[in-house]
Amino acid sequence: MPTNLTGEARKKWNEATRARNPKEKLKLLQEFHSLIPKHKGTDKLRAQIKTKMASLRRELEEEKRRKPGSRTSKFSVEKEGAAQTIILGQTKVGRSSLLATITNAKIETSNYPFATREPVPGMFKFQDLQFQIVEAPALVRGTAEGKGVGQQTLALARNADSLILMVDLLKNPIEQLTLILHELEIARLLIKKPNAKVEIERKHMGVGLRIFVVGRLVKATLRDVETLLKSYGITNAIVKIFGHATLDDVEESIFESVVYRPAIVVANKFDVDGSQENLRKLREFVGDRLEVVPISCKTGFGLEELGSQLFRCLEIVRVYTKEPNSKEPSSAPFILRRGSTIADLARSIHSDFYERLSFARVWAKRLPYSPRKVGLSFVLEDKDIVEMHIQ
Ligand SMILES: Nc1nc2c(ncn2[C@@H]2O[C@H](COP(=O)(O)OP(=O)(O)O)[C@@H](O)[C@H]2O)c(=O)[nH]1
Ligand SMILES: [Mg+2]
Repeated sequence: MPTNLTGEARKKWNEATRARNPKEKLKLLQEFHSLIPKHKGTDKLRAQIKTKMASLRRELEEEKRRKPGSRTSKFSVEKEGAAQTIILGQTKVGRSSLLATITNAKIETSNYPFATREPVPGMFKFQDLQFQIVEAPALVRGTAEGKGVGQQTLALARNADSLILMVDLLKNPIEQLTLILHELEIARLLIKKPNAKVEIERKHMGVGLRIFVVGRLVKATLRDVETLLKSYGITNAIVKIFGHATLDDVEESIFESVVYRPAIVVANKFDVDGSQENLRKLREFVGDRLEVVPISCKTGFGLEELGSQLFRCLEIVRVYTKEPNSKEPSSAPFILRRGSTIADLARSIHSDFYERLSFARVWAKRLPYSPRKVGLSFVLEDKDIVEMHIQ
């Protein structure tokens, strides 16, 4: 749905993006917010801007509070391993217990709520992979608007590769999941793969507008995209459009706030009587929107399945490279996105490698015979073994 913002509002937005500090940005966003007309087509935008303002307010508060030398609260955790997954959930659902059970992290579970105020990372070994799992501070209703330590929790989720939405099967799991989904929606964190992805990279003067459409524009022309961007004062940028994008998708991306993070639902405390019935209801509610994995941190039930489901939702593949003269492939795999090609693999090894690559040989179960000589565009799958030949 179009936002139908006035020229004045668009100009204000552009000013806000160029604010020099959080204080100025907050002021400009408040002005912008008051200029957004109230109708169905701007619901999301108004929520987004509110979230942004809340996060800026928080940042300013923190700045004021922070004494020299004091610890700053962490809005991100440095990534390690094949992927980073954030555990999101209300207090007492067993986030700390899960981290303690599946990772090497040394943590204490406690019996008072909101014990976890700082993100706690640990490494989870799954087959020959290591996933970094991070326990985020508990979600509460209103997190996205800044309640609790909320903004920090959602900032962590935004920065992660995937999410575990954790619920307690002893309480009403549908209510819990609804709360999590609601907060994610307000924070503009999508857990459903969008039809389109639009990237706008602002450039310096003189570059002009360069628009690349990798997918397709739906009910819009390149001209329309250009006009829209210019109405927001965006005249120098590289714009990439993937998938099937409408003009609304392009407009949303101007507000730089929508991100997609694959997620699974983890239903904990499956060891307790009565949890089966709650699991059934939860599954019925979720349908085929998300994978629901029942686990018990107490008995260890479901933890292997959790690894498989995490791996699947991340949409990654493992590729093992092999030297032309050696018999065995490397023991540590390269981690690539599903759909990656030999060219992508070569690039991830070294740019020089990519330029000098002449062909590759692939061993794979799905091929009628192995090895097979393949070119740069060959699509790799999980557990493929590749031997690269350079000129
Ligand atoms: N019965 C049962 N209790 C659990 C399980 N996992 C965690 N708990 C209990 O639930 C409470 C909250 O766990 P905790 O990990 O601190 O939750 P957090 O607040 O989400 O980090 C603790 O008393 C745990 O012992 C489980 O799988 N089964
Ligand atoms: Mg905890």
